[in-house]
Amino acid sequence: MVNPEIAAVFNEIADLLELTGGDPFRVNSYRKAARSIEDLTEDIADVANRGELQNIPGVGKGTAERIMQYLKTGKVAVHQELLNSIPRGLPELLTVPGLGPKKVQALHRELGVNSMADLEAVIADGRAERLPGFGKKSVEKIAEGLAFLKRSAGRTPLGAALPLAEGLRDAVREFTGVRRIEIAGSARRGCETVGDIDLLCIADDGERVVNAFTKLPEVTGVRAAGGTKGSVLVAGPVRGEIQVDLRVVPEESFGAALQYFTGSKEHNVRLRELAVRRGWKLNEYGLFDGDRRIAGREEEEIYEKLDLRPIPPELREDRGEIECRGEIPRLVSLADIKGDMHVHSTASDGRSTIEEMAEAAGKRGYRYLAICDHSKSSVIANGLDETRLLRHIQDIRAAGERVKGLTLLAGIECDILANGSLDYPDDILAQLDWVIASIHSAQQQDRASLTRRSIAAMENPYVCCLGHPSGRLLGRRDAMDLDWDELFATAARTGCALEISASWQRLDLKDVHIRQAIDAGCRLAISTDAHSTDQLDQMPLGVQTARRGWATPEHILNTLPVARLRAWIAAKRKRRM
Ligand code: DGT
Ligand code: CA
Ligand code: CA
Ligand code: ZN
Repeated sequence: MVNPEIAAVFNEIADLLELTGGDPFRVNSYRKAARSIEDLTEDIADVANRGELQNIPGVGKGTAERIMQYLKTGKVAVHQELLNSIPRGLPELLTVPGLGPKKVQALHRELGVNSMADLEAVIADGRAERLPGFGKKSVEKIAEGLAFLKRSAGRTPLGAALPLAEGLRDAVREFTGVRRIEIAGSARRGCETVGDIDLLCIADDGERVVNAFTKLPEVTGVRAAGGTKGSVLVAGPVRGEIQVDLRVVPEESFGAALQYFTGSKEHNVRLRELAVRRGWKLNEYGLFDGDRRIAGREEEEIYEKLDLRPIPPELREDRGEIECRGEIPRLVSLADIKGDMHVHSTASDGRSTIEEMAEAAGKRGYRYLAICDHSKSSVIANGLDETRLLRHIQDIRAAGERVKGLTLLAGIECDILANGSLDYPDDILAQLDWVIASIHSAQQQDRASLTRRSIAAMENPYVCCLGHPSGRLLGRRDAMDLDWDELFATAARTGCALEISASWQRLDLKDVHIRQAIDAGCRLAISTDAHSTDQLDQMPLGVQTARRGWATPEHILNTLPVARLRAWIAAKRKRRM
């Protein structure tokens, strides 16, 4: 489907127009068209073939022509013209958090800033600060944004890297002579971002396999190609390129290589120490006593020989998994999850109806599903005012009657306002089965204010879960500045659950915070925040993140059967705080 590509082009046209000080009305109309194209459920080429482009909301005659241009030539003329009229490095500046089109324009016009390097220079020598409309505070924010970009540079969010890794794995599996293939590295450990993708396979003729690997259609560049290893670049799922390493090993070393290349480096160092202490040697070829290989074919053999139970890849970070030997708890797995506690519907900004979501949840084996649309202050997300919410609750209940085998919970994702109050009064919240409270505004407040807001929400008896508690967006926005100890203590005291958002852009709470929360006695709920049926499939990302935080089924609320879940909610509501 070309829909996402066309939407991206239109969004970039809007950015470029804004950069050049273009008419806000035009800017807006491009953004609107981009949004409706993203929301289309069918291929826009089919719509074009029927001559119905102008039936798409926000698409007029001119926009329809530009869509046709793209479909015929892969380009849009105005887009190309804009790109040609603007210095090459400028659009990139828009990706710096804290820097909008107006500021970029001023930096360019007044100080001749044309690139990231120019921007750094004018921040460093103090010229940016003296520009009208800038000032110390806003320049500090831009500098932080730049530092953030540098930190996250070159890493791809797990949820974007995994489909790519799986596609390449499946392609290599079909090559002649490949007998087994696995994903290794940080992707196997479920790290929130992935630097490069590591693949490992068994084959006799390594050179032939590596050669075929470098010729895959996805490959945009070849870094190395030999008899045992190939290293290529493929187009990144978000932007830029991502490196993919393929290693070919013989059968008797596969387990050792899988262990070694899964890592982490820190975990491997500890394992090697255990081997050395026994007078052995451990490397990617096997575990050796002198010249004799005593393990290597299967990964588990290595751990067993070192007197360890097999350690799940998610725990291999040298965070206590070696010390606790056989005592690793049974971590939560996808099969334990009985329902999704946070999904949207067309009532606010979702793309699927309540019933479509319910049906899709049923297909995934769930027993319950909480529909949690946006509350009234989330205006851009079409949040529900009280009147619409009350009708929406009835709609959810009516849909619940119709769907079989699945309990629908009437929920809400209620905004926590800047002053810490909630978006609805208690008598409205009381009519819902499940209330998530989330911060979507004023995320720049200081630590004390943000912490106070989160705590106030959890103290409301009707609030059962704090949504995406840190507010971070992977590679795009840092976490809010919160007092985590106090937040976890409050969650434990009030019995309010904390969300583990499985959304690929969030993974929030993150692994180390999940572990802290568990230690503090908190309950967690893994939810996808799905805005369409296919996004329900993000659940494994949340489960993997929970596993990295050492979560067992007992720590996760939505492993409970529905009756016990309801009892848990009732208890939270009655709790005295
Ligand atoms: P990434 O790619 O930055 O997301 O992280 P990883 O963990 O995938 O790291 P990568 O691709 O550099 O290497 C894959 C694994 O290979 C790594 O987790 C552990 C192992 N490895 C790589 N270099 C070394 C090393 O110098 N010493 C040890 N012990 N292991 C290494
Ligand atoms: Ca890697
Ligand atoms: Ca690598
Ligand atoms: Zn949300």
